[in-house]
Amino acid sequence: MLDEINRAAEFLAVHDKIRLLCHLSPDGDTLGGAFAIFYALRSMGKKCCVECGDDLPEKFQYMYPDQMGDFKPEYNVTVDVADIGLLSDSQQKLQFSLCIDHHERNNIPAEYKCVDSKAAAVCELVYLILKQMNVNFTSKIADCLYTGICTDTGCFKFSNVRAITHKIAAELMEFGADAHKINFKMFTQKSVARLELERLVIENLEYFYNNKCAIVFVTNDMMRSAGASESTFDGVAAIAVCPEGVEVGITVKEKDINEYKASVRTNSFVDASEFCGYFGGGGHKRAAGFKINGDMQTVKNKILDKLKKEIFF
Ligand SMILES: [Mn+2]
Repeated sequence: MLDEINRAAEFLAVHDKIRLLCHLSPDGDTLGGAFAIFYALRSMGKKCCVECGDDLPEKFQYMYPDQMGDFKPEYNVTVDVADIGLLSDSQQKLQFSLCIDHHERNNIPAEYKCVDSKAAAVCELVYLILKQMNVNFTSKIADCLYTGICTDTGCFKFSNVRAITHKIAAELMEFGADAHKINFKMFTQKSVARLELERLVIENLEYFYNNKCAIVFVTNDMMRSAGASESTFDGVAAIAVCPEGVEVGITVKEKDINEYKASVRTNSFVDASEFCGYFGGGGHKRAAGFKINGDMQTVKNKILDKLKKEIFF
């Protein structure tokens, strides 16, 4: 892995006019990683920009720069993007120079790949890359990287957390990351819309297979009635695996008529990435997802049948 880190560091140090690409439905990790690189490169006098096919959520406002700069990008670097489908249609046609990621399966056709599925967050990798580049870690860069790590680890609670995760987070605090402010904003404070959405999710949870599986559909009607936007939904998928005894928690989000995106969270022994693979999706061991089409009842039956066949047989 050291080789990949060094090569990524060298690529970023040597090249200019870099476009950093975040995945659709951007989260704290893809944005934190991209903006940390953005500030680092800019401090070296380079031109760079961060691009995302979706709007940037208000929640991460403190990471965003006043302006991105106007230039024609020559190199494209993806950050935290596991699948080419997680880029916008026009971005998918680009040529990719470097791919920095931490997902189990990654299909970005980049010239250089820096992918480590053991990293809890892509921001762990970005930290090591920037360190290798001897970047001056400002508190802004530290806030961005800390955000990625705390959000992708559920505030250092998920099983992806390693000792080095804490070590990196500790060093980021020494560089000025405001851990309390960020964790309060990410995990304690919730909008009224978010709380209302959580209430609806809990109310609509259904249990199967001796309560080992919980499944909930989040419809556009529910989103509307909660007053929730797409970014309000971020992290809601963690709720379904909360009830004691549940091993697999599945949150199926309506995208369009008869189009759904399922988010699977598992507790201790079911490989979420493997399960999602049966439907053409993927992700991590404890958190993964897939797209599925059909009416609600058909989708539910398909998922429950597969669970029964592959897991609770
Ligand atoms: Mn990530």
